[in-house]
Amino acid sequence: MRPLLLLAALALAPALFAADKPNILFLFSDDHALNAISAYGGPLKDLAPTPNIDRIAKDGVVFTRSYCGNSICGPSRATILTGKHSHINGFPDNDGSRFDGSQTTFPKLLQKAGYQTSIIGKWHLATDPTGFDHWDILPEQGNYYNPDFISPEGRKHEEGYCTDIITDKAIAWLESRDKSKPFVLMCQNKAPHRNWMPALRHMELYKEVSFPEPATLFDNYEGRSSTLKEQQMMVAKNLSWGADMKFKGENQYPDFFTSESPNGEYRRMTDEQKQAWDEVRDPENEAFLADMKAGKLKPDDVTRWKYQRYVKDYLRCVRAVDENVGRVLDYLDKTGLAKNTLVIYSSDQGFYLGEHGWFDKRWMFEESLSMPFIARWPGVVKPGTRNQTLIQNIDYAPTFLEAAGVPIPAGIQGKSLLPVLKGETPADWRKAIYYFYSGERTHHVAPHDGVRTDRYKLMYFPSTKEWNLFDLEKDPQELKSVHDDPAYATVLEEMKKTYEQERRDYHVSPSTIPATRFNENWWKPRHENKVKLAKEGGHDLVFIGDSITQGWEGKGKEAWDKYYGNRKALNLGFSGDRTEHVLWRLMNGELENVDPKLFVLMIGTNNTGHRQDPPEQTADGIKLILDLLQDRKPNAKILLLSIFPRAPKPEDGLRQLNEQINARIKNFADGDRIQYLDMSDAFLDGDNVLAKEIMPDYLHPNDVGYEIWAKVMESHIAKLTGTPEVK
Ligand code: SGN
Ligand code: CA
Repeated sequence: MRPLLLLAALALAPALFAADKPNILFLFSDDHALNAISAYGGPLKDLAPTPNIDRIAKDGVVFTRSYCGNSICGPSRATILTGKHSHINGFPDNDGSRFDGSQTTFPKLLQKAGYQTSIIGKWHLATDPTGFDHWDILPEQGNYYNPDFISPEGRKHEEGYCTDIITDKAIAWLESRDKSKPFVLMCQNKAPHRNWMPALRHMELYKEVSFPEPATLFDNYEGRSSTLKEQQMMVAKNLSWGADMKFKGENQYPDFFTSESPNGEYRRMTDEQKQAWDEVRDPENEAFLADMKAGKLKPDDVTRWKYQRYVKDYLRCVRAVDENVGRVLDYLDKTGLAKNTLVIYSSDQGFYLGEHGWFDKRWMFEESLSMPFIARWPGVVKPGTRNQTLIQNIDYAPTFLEAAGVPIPAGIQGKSLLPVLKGETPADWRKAIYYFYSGERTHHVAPHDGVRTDRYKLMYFPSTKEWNLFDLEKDPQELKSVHDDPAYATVLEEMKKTYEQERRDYHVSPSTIPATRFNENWWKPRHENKVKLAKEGGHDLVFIGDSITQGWEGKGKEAWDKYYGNRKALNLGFSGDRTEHVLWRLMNGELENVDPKLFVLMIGTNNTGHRQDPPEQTADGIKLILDLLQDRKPNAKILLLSIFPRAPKPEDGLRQLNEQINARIKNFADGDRIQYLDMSDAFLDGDNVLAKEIMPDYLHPNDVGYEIWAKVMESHIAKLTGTPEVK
């Protein structure tokens, strides 16, 4: 090509590039029940339609078996970003989890591939967003009225209604973005999350409507796990006087309303907003209170009244979401972006609108397990279709990556939906989805996990060791577990097999679910101290492990100083740690500013000693640690050590367990970034007996042992860190 032509071609390249790759518009809301979207049908579709969300459905596809992996906010969002279940991405609950933004996410990969990336609205992942060119997010849960936003520039107070403001910001960003690049925009509402505060313009919407009550509004929780009765998310018992039901002043009926919090949103309003609110609300409240005073309402009537108030406020919030979806779609139409933009409407999980007597989510029952997922993509998705393929939020990241022509990294647990979107679900598509809820104080829903296939759902409740099995075809409302019905014995057996298989496939076991030891008072301070050291940075060599590694600070001090004193080394060994604790620590700050040449990893002997974990599970924990290190620190090498022999004699069961783990983990070496070093011979005599002179307690080396250990590793460490050997 002649130089001039080449230049011209290069100048055109970004424009061609942008047209080539689809834009991705991810319209997302918080707690949006499928029953509150008319495209899904459902009992409310005619009374409270969502015409704009339905526009996406009309031009695209509605997924009717779309599920989350963990029905709460942060976990679902972290899963969407990473394509990994929440126990793998390190955000398993809203109880103090912090998203480790150093891990690979789809926005980061799209950004690298030339996309402009933006997130506006609810984030709720505790740490600042990474991988976004633009972010403007609500702090934590955010507010409906006159919300604050945080961005790299700081915190800003905005006046108005949150759902409208988020859309204003989204459209403004679409206008101002670099139009030579394709974009991904995540536009994420707070609505219709609790406390369900409608916009002033919707205060009287549905005023004259009486919404049909779900058949299970007065569910008695019989025939299922005993834990159902412990939850605190009932319309009848757990809605508050102030924040939820929006009465002012003291709780006048503590038998029917909880008293925990006043309506903080009302306090945020301007005087004009308050006045407009009061004009509609005060008379409605007074009418109810007059009926109460006159003794006209029996307890069930009060529940019915609360249900109406709850569901109306909720659906009013949905109305604002729907109007704003319409505004964005109009913008895409007007600018011609519609034809090359994949538009998704989704929500972090489903929600109960009185089914089983509940509000909130968390349970693996259908209403909260489900996520709305409606997609439109001109030329790819056939308009007006419905799809029953089992999909899950782990699938979104790989879908976006494939849509953008970006390779999908190996660690991603979901599958790209591209063939499914084209209406060509592969014959070997998954037959079941896996669900995991770790339990939280809020609403007292017991931990449980399980699997769902086309027809059946199996749930397990570890606190009571109960199994529940539902035949969704015969019992779509999930009112009776058939786990003990002999007619279902074979189904139960099959489902248990599926459950075990899914847990293996998704790495679910005590060794792989990140865990703290906050109940032991030394552990947290040591962790905090290590985080501090990590933040200081400048480490070339990092040791990770348990007491054997921690012992470099004790019996091994002399050897440490001799061999590593000049090597900028960091000791991340914690006495008594198992693989799951290491996973938690590495996701929670101990790697934050650490960028070493080499990690030395030895962990697992406590998985063996404390619980006698099956060797494959301990090995799996070690595998996840290696994956994590490789993902977070792509420039570092890893020296993976065999777990030290324990107990005097080779016949000892625990010794053998460690050997079985070692037989597995040596295969994790890739001859490049991960090198395996077998340490056994250093401590054993010819008959494989462990020398008391080196390991007096048959578990931990003494000073002689540490010197031996260091010596055996030395040539490897020297080579892998590029430093001269210490003699
Ligand atoms: C708040 C709500 C809960 C809700 C959680 C989690 N209480 O704590 O009802 O379950 O959020 O929601 S509130 O009184 O503060 O509204 S999530 O969407 O973030 O998972
Ligand atoms: Ca939510």
